[in-house]
Amino acid sequence: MDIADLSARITGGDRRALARAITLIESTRADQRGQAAALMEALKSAGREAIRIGLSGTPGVGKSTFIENFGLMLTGQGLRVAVLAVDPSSARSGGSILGDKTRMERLSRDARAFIRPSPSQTHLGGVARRTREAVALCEAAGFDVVLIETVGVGQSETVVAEMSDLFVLLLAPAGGDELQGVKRGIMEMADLILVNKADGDLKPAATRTCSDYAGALRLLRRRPQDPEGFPKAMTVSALHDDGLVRAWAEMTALVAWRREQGHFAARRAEQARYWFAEEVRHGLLARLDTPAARALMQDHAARVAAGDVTPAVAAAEVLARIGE
Ligand SMILES: Nc1nc2c(ncn2[C@@H]2O[C@H](COP(=O)(O)OP(=O)(O)O)[C@@H](O)[C@H]2O)c(=O)[nH]1
Ligand SMILES: [Mg+2]
Repeated sequence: MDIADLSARITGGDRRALARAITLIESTRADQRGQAAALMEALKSAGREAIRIGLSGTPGVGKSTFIENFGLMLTGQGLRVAVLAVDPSSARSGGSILGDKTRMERLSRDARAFIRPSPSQTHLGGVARRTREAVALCEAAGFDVVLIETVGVGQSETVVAEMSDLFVLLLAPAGGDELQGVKRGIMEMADLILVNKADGDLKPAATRTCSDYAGALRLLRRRPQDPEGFPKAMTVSALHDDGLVRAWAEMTALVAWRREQGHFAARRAEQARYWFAEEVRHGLLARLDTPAARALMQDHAARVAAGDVTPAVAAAEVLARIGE
């Protein structure tokens, strides 16, 4: 594959080239990993910057509906929108959270939109690393907004937050008068909480839920990357396209402030460090995952079990050997 040519096509806005590049970065073949790394390096200097928005919410809360209508609102303003997903369940189910393209039918046909389902890999870490590169590819391809969707299970919010400039939490109106079981850690990551389905019979509950969350947000420790009034909770109706313009206005205002104050660039630099360390960690683990390394492990494990050598000494020997 001609990496320079592929790189030029991507920055030229060729969508098929972008799709091919994403397939390339998702590959686990060693030779293709090398090409993927060269491609990412080549695109680094494209000098384009999208607004990367992480979007999380439990199944059924309205993520697909939101992405469709929010995405159409953005493309309607002339913006180019890419949608990616980090789906920790895709490995198990073989499906993907973007699989329900029926709810994004109009957006997927929009010439200014690009929708890509989650890569199918067995580990969240693998999915996350590749999605992070896909985000960078979309950015190099000139997309103005990259939406990264995830379902609220396990560690997926954390990894999505590590590749986003903004983290948006979508919630449903609560039935009773208690807050939904949103973990404190997730609340602390949110820049914007959107209580969806604020329409019809659900509107009063949505309004109540929203003020509950606004109260909860005020109790959190103030973050240096927030201007007055953030993080913020507001109601929307993704289905009826209500509040989406306002939500976008809040997002752009927050991004503008963070850019001005240097928080935007600082966060990206911090994220680059994080993904560098992740790659190193993954690379080390991958060295254990070869036939020779597995045999070495088995051999040393047997010697440890027999009491011939201590675990620490055996581990040091293995580490020295796989580091060669
Ligand atoms: N009333 C109402 N229903 C909504 C809204 N947004 C989504 N829904 C409905 O909630 C269900 C789940 O929506 P979906 O977008 O598939 O949720 P996802 O699983 O988070 O992607 C669907 O039946 C939607 O029509 C909304 O703003 N108001
Ligand atoms: Mg969905």
